[in-house]
Amino acid sequence: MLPRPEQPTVATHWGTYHARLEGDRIAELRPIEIDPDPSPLSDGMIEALTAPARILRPSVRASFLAAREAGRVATDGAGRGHEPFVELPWDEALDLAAAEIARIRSEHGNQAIYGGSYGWASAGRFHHAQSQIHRFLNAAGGYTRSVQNYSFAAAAMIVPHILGDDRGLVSGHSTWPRIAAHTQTLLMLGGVPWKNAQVSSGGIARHILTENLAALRARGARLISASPIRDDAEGADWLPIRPGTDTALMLGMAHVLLAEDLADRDFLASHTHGFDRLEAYITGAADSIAKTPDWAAPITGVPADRIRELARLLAATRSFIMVAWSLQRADHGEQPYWMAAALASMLGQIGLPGGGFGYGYASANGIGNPTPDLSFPAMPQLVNPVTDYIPVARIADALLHPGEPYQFNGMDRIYPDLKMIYWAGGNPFHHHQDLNRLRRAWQRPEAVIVHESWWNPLARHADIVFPVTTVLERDDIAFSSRDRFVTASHRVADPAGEARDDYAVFSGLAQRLGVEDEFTRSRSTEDWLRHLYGRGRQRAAANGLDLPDFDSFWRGGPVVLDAPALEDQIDLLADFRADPQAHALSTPSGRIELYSETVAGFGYDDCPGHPVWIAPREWLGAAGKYPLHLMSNQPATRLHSQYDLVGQSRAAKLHGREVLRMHPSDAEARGIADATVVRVFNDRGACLAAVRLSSDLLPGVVQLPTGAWFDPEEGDAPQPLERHGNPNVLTADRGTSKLGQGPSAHSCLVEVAPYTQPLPPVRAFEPPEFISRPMLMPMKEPRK
Ligand SMILES: Nc1nc2c(c(=O)[nH]1)N[C@H]1C(S)=C(S)[C@@H](COP(=O)(O)OP(=O)(O)OC[C@H]3O[C@@H](n4cnc5c(=O)[nH]c(N)nc54)[C@H](O)[C@@H]3O)O[C@H]1N2
Ligand SMILES: Nc1nc2c(c(=O)[nH]1)N[C@H]1C(S)=C(S)[C@@H](COP(=O)(O)OP(=O)(O)OC[C@H]3O[C@@H](n4cnc5c(=O)[nH]c(N)nc54)[C@H](O)[C@@H]3O)O[C@H]1N2
Ligand SMILES: [Mo]
Repeated sequence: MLPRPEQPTVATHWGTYHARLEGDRIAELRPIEIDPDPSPLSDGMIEALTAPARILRPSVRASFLAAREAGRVATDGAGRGHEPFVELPWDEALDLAAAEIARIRSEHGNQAIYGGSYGWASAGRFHHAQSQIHRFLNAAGGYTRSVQNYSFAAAAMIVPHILGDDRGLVSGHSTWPRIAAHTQTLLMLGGVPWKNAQVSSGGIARHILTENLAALRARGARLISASPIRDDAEGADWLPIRPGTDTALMLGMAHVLLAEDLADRDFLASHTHGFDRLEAYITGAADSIAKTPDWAAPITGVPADRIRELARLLAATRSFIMVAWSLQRADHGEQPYWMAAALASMLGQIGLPGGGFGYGYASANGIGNPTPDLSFPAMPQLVNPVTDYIPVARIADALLHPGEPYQFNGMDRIYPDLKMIYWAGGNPFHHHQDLNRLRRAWQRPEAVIVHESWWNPLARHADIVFPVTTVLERDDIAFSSRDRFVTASHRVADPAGEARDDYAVFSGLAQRLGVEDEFTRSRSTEDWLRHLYGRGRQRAAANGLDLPDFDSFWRGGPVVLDAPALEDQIDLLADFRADPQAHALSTPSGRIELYSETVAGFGYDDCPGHPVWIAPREWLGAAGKYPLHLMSNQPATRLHSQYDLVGQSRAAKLHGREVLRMHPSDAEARGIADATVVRVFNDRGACLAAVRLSSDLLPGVVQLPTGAWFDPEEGDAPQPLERHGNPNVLTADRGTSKLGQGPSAHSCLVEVAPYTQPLPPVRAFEPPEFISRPMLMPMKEPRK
């Protein structure tokens, strides 16, 4: 084991902290000094180490164990999430899991194992759960993987059709300091919520949003936030807009640019492709509907005059359009992304300092952060012999419809027949939509294996659960390409119960499956850390960056690298602007595609060849039985479902339930008082939540953030009442379009009513029931 230094450091997705120990016990996590705007999300991490919901020993679902011990392979999948567990010694649990993997492989082939295992896990390059599980499953013969993510799946598919690659979405953004120095008008679709910029996958040394907004304000820049929620951008002018209607807003602005001859015709001619097609749509020449501000006003709820003023302002000043990732996590989420690129093209400022557009600026800390040129290795994943995959958010479709066809970005594809699910480092019972449907789909596979640290809803819905260490209980190295630091993350607590590292669990299975050497390369954790650091240090040296040797690195604090000078930082597509031939884009035309023959060629009615307004399937313009638009946005008090059981997250609850924000006028119309518990419902499900009245919301919009641990009432009801306030029992499980197939959580209508019955207790943070082995029931016939 590596030595623990005098002043240990811990790296998380929400920041880097000094750990203070009292004797051998971790007592406090204190943000590192160089972080100007640290996040309090570390509160509770210490308490969570020993919380009652901590998983202490390997555990197996009772009827699953009974069946396997009786030599039967049938599985009562309906028992998942309902049955008690039996705790087993490590060796027996590993034997059982290895035998199950071997059986599935030989009976159905490796493609029957779903190892997509999406999720954020913890910061750290080595104990990176995704790298670990994929390396293990690859060593064991492969698995069906997932592509894309829940964050920006629709964008990841459409942006390359527009720009040729994912510049402006994943990397290559105009940097924040260049925007802060040059932008005069900043239009933020979806705001720039501080709550979201608290986190960044992989870790953070410095939180940069606040300082950049302050610099913009100090220069007198105009900040305008178009959003259904005022506090998405503190201190900006609020342009309240109905959710899911930004494409109509931008079309209305585009019409003004054309009607008042404000569009940059030269830029459109030299740098874009197919504007004539889009123009005919905007003017109405193509479909007899002119997309005027008067057309857009009733759709968006934004007065026509404000749309006109906004278009003129963006044309008259150095202007920048920021688009939050939230806009595309919605029905037809491809469209606002395409239309923003089109509007910015019409404004003609793309590639100029402080001009143009970009996606996701506050959707994570570090988007637009000027960073040195360095990427740091994670554990290599080996090669997957199985080529099949699913779009990540189509998991329930795949489980419910094996062998059935679906469309994806121009491809005819078939859903695989998945017999085993193996998950480590994510929580589908947090992240997926329509959880009642997911629960039905989740009954299908023959086996579900999960690595978790807490008895969260994922662990409860597993057959075999392996308890794993948390970031505080293991040594690691953290680095993020969105920041400029490398740090050790030191082990500051002993593992709770019998918890092991993911690496140790996979090593144990690899040994049983005869692939130990492929998986471990005979390296201990320390060997791997030295190896990965050594390779990272070599890469750094090749880019002229000097990192200390491993032992000094391990003893010292975070290594902070220099930022490039302001004049060396990027403006998105500046090179292309300067010379569109020499720096042609990778699109078919080499230009920004405002009409795409490729996309048009797919023949999709839900994503035609240029950006269009298509009314979402659920929105305020077509609200009937369910008249309120539910914003299940990211929570301010936690990262997704992580650490919901402690700290700030727990403290912010009311009556032990998640808080739903509602406009006073909507509450009054329903006889709902502040701080009371309500039932939120639609045809997909129902949950309880505690109401807070707030005039920071557009009337008609209610806000219930994600992340309250799914807590369905006991029993077999297809739509049990969820007691804790998890909005994903309400959201729709629909692809954004046949092109993107991304999750569309933000298109969701609900109704809210006072809850007058006795309040059921919230049981989300209790461990499940355990029984001992001799009490194992003889298995019933599998339920149909
Ligand atoms: N309604 C609605 N739903 C949404 C969204 C929305 O806007 N609205 N947003 C979506 C988005 S953008 C995302 S990214 C997803 C997020 O969904 P997830 O990333 O799946 O959510 P997390 O709660 O971060 O899940 C991480 C899990 O990994 C566990 N974990 C942490 N570290 C480790 C480790 O080292 N090893 C192992 N084995 N486990 C570990 C944690 O305990 C936790 O249970 O949610 C999506 N869902
Ligand atoms: N504290 C915290 N921060 C997080 C996360 C977390 O769980 N907790 N998760 C992280 C992850 S994985 C991701 S992907 C990012 C997600 O980043 P985003 O996708 O940007 O986050 P959201 O909170 O879903 O949405 C941001 C705001 O957009 C507004 N909005 C929603 N729909 C619309 C619309 O149709 N039009 C307009 N104009 N505005 C709209 C909502 O009011 C919302 O508050 O956040 C990251 N940051
Ligand atoms: Mo995300």
